[in-house]
Amino acid sequence: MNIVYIGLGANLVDPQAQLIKATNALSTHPAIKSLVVSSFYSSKPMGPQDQPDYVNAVARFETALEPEALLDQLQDIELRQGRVRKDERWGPRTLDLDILLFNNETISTPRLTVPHYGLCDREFVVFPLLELAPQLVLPNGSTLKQIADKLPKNGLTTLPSKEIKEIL
Ligand code: ROI
Repeated sequence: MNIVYIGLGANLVDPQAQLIKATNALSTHPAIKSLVVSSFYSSKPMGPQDQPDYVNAVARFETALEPEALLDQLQDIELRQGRVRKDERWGPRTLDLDILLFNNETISTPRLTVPHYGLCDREFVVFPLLELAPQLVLPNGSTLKQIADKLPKNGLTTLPSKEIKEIL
């Protein structure tokens, strides 16, 4: 089994509900086992500022799927939740599912870069990941804790789980 961490993000059409729906899609997927999801976080947009705040989380699971087959499955979930790929770089989205880590592997193909290129400088990835895996060591040998200690939170806040449960 492969151990995978993915990032979840949304800032359109009820972002918290999008993340809950995506979490349900992952937890019922036949190729995905032992799913654990971090708290949900509210984050300021990285990139253009004229877009709503994001809701972000990180999930860990086990799968026998190879990296690109997993990517296909994640993109399928994005599309089913109304994701429209626009030309605009770093624009708003209903759901983004990014493979952050795949075992301890470094992957570079036209479709996939793992670890995710933005992992270390995105507070909305590093802190939810730290919540799930406080002892994590990246493929390049740095510890997640070292990265988190140097990274500003930029307004990142944990959403109360009461608020999350209300939409379930
Ligand atoms: N900004 C935040 N805060 N969260 C995201 O998930 C996110 N995703 C993106 C860009 C547009 C880079 N900005 C983001 O793809």
